[in-house]
Amino acid sequence: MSATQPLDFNDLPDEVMQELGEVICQEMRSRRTVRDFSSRAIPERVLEACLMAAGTAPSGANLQPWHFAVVRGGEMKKQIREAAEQEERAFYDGRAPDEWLDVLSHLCTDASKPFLEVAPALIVIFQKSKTTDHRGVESKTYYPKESVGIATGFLIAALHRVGLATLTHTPCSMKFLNKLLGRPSGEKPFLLLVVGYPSEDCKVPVIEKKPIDEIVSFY
Ligand code: IYR
Repeated sequence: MSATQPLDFNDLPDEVMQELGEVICQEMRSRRTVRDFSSRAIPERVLEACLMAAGTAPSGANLQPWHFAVVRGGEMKKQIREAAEQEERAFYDGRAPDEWLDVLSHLCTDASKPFLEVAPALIVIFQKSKTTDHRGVESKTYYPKESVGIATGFLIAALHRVGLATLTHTPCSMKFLNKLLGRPSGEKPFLLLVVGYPSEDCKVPVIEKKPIDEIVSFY
């Protein structure tokens, strides 16, 4: 039997819940994926606090199958940019089917990824197939993709909440990240998150989010 403790639960009045729900919706709606970053530095410790928030995410058997590699050094960012652009050129010049390129076109993306060098931090999120639990016992992980997806969502929300811009970048094949960052083969790159401040004249595409009746059904 494992130890238990009383739940610390914040039981709020209905009106407060309603108000908070609307505030959170507005806050999350104001997050936009940014592709034009400034090189302005991020205050020390802010990234760490957001990463700790990500690390509180629920996970299969609480095995926390994630690793966050934070890249701030110019040389490593340059190497990541070069390798990512090589993958992206292959993607845009043939690997991507027309159907995919069609749905992407409104975002005006291409193989050039200067933000990988300009932005002050890149966070590479790895999904672990094995991990060591709190007793030091190695175990296979369960639902690692779901778990890492949730932790990444926590991280993106936290970074937005503290006033940082992010870009969820997924070079088509991210295997080069294991080699560059010296991560073991049991760790699979899940996402490359670019973090920083938008450039002063940053523009974003006009997009729509689906209304609630298109994304939810109540039974
Ligand atoms: N990885 C490429 C292509 C790309 C794919 C999707 I799906 C996007 O939402 C955006 C881009 C790139 O980063 O350009």
